[in-house]
Amino acid sequence: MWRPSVCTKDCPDACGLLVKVEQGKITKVKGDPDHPFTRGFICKKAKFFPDHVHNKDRILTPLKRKGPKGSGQFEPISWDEALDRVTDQIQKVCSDFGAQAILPYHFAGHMGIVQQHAGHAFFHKLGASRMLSTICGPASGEGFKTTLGAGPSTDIESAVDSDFIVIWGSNTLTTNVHAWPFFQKARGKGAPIVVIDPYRNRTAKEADIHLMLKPGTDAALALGVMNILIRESRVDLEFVKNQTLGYEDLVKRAAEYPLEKVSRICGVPAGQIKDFALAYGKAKAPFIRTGWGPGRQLRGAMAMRTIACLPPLVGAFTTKGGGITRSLGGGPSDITRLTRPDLCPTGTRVINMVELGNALTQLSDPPVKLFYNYMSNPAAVAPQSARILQGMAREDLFTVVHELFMTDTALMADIILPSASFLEMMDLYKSYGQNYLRIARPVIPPLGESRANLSIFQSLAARMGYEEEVFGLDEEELIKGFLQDGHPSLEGIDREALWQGKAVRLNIPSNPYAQGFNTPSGKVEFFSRAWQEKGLDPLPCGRVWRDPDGEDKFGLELITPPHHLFLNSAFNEIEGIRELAGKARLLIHPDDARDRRIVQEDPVRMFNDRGECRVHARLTRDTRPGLVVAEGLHWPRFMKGGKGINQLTSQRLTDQGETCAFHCSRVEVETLTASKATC
Ligand SMILES: Nc1nc2c(c(=O)[nH]1)N[C@H]1C(S)=C(S)[C@@H](COP(=O)(O)OP(=O)(O)OC[C@H]3O[C@@H](n4cnc5c(=O)[nH]c(N)nc54)[C@H](O)[C@@H]3O)O[C@H]1N2
Ligand SMILES: Nc1nc2c(c(=O)[nH]1)N[C@H]1C(S)=C(S)[C@@H](COP(=O)(O)OP(=O)(O)OC[C@H]3O[C@@H](n4cnc5c(=O)[nH]c(N)nc54)[C@H](O)[C@@H]3O)O[C@H]1N2
Ligand SMILES: [Mo]
Repeated sequence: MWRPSVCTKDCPDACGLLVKVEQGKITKVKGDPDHPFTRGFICKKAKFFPDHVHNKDRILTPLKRKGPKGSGQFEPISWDEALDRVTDQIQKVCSDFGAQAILPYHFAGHMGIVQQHAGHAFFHKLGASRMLSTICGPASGEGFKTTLGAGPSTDIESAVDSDFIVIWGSNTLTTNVHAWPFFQKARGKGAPIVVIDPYRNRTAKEADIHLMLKPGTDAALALGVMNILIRESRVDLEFVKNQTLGYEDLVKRAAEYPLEKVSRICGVPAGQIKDFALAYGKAKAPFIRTGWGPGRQLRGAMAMRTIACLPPLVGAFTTKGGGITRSLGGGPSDITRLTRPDLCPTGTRVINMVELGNALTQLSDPPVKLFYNYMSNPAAVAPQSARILQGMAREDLFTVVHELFMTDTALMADIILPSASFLEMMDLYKSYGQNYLRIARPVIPPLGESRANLSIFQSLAARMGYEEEVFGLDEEELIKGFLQDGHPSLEGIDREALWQGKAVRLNIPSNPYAQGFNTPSGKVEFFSRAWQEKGLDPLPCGRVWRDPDGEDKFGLELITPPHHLFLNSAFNEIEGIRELAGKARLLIHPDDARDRRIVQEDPVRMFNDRGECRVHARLTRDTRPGLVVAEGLHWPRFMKGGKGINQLTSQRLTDQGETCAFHCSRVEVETLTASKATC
C-alpha cells in the first residue's frame, strides 16, 4: 500500500512522497506525482528513507551513559527512569544555579511546524536560557529585508516565464533540485542560465555561463553591474522614480565600482562582467535565485542587500517571470499558541547558537550546567567544533540528546532519548522554497520505544507539574489552532483537501514585490535609514571582509558548501549513502597542490588555529588558485582522525543577522603522504 507523506528535511523543496508499507515495514519511497511543485521525483537521498527508518543503528530505547563521556558506552533504561533522571537533573541545576544554567539547543532535523517547535513552551516555562536561532538564514534575511522588505520573495514556479535566469550562490541541482525543471522550461524558450559561484559546482557545470567570483565579493560584483546598467541607460527610470528610495546616492556609490576595479576584486574577467550586466539589463523578465551562499560570508547581509538592488533597478518586478527569490516561507506564522513566549521570564538571557563553543566553555554567571539538544547535531554542524567538544566533555555538564542515531553529539550525552522518525509522527509542513501547505500523518507507528518530540516534552512537562493548556494538546489540535490564525494566506484555501493529505496552495501572490515593499518607507531602499541609524553604511558597499585570523600563516581560503548526498549532517547514518559519497574530499587547484607537493587523492591535513581535519585531495580546476572547497558534512566520527570540517570554521558573526560565516575561513593544507612530508 502506498501512503502519502512529506519529506521533512531542511531543504527548500519539501517533497511530496509516496511511501510503500508492507507488513508494517517501509519498503520503498517515491515522489508523489500529484504534488504541484515537486511533481513526482525525489532526490537520491530520499530514496534511501527505508534505510533511515529501519536502520540497524537506530536508537530505539532510552540510553544512559555508563563509560567515560564520549566513549560510546551506554546502557538501555526505561522511559520512566530516563525522564526521572532528566527532571531530577533539571531541578538540581535550577536550585543550584538557576534555570538559566540550562541551555536548549535545536534546529531543523525535522521541519514540521509542531515537532520543530515542540520544546519551546517547556523551556520558556522553565526559564532556561534562550537560544538565538541563527545558524542558517538570518544574514541573508536581513539583507533582503533591508532592500526589499520582509516576507516571501518571488515564487520559483513563475520563473518559467523568465527570459534570463541567474542562480546566484545556490547549488540548485544539489540543494533545491525541484526548482531546476522550472528553470529548464524557461531555458527551453530561450532563457540562458547564469551561475555566480566561487567554484564550478554541479549547477555551474550545467549552466550556460559561470561567473566564478572570489568568495565574499558579491556586493562588489553587483555594484559593478549596477554601474554598467546606469552608464548604459539600462535602468527603468520610471520604476526607480516611483518605487525606490536613494537612487541618486546609489548612482554615486556605483560609480566607485568601475569595471576594471570590480574585475580585480572579484577575480572575474571584465568582459564577462560587462556581458552579464548588459544581458541582465536587456532582459525583459530577469529572474534571480539567490542561495544562502553569499550570506555565509562575514559581510553576508551586505552582499544579499546589494544583490537585491538589481531587480528593482531594471524594473524586473513589473514583468511576469521577473523577480528575485531567496526564501518563500510565507503563510500562517503565529505559532505562539505552541511556543508560548509569554511563559518566558522577562530578561532571560539569550545565547547565539553559532557561539555554542564559547557558551559551553566560557560562560559564567551562571555557566551552562545542563545542555539539552534535539533536532540538531552541533558536534558536526556548528562552527569551531573543537571548542564545542571541549565544552561537551566537561564532567560537570549534564547533556541530554534526543536523537534517532548515534551522532557525534549523541556520543557526548549522559542521557539519550530515542526519537521517532518523521514517517512515524504527524505534522503540518510549510516550505521555504514553494507556496504549498501539507499535513502528513504517521505512515507506521513509532518503532521500538521511540517517541515524537511533542510527546517527550509533554511527559517532561507533566513530571515538572506544568499545567498550561499547551502541555496537553496533541498534534491535531495544535495544527487546527495554527490554521485558525486568520492569516490572509489561508483565505479560500481548500481545507478539506488539506486534511485529506493533499498539498494545498497558500493564497500568496507569485510576485509579492509587484504589490509593494514591506520596508519602513514602503519602497525599495537603495538607501537604508535603518542601517544608518545602526551606524552601518546606509548604501550598498563592496568592501570585502575576509577571515582575519591567521592572514600571515594560512594561505588558502576555504568554503564548505552542501554535499549532494548528505543534508547538513543527516543521511550519514545510511551505509549505502556513505558508500556512494565516498571519502571526505577537498577540491584544490593544481597550482596550490603543486606548491604543497600534493598529488591526486593524497591524504592531507587541513588546519588553522581553530583546529584540523583530514581529507583527501582532489586536484581540479573547478576551483581557483587560493580557494579550497570541502563539500560537507561528513560525520566527524566517520572521518580519518575523527574530526570534521567545522573544526576550521569560526564563531565570528556576520555583519547583520548574527549568522555563521561558514564559507569564510583561512586554512593551510599539507600532505600526509609520509615520503613527501619528510623530504
Ligand atoms: N543535498 C543537500 N541539500 C541541501 C542541504 C545539504 O546540506 N545538502 N542543506 C539544506 C539547507 S539547511 C540549506 S540552508 C540550503 C542551502 O542551499 P544553498 O544556498 O545552495 O547552499 P549554501 O551553503 O548557501 O551554498 C550555495 C552556494 O554558494 C556558494 N558560495 C559560497 N560563498 C559564496 C560567496 O561568497 N558568493 C557566492 N556568490 N556564492 C558563494 C557555494 O559555493 C555554494 O555553491 O540547502 C538545503 N538543501
Ligand atoms: N561547514 C558547514 N557547516 C554547516 C553548513 C555549511 O554549509 N557548512 N550549513 C549549516 C546549515 S545551512 C544548517 S541549517 C545547519 C543544520 O544543522 P542541523 O539542523 O543540526 O542539521 P542536521 O545535520 O540535519 O541535524 C539534524 C539532526 O536531527 C535529527 N533529527 C531528525 N528528525 C528528528 C526528530 O524528529 N527529532 C529529533 N529529536 N531529532 C531529529 C537527525 O537525526 C540529525 O542528527 O548546519 C550548518 N552547518
Ligand atoms: Mo540551512
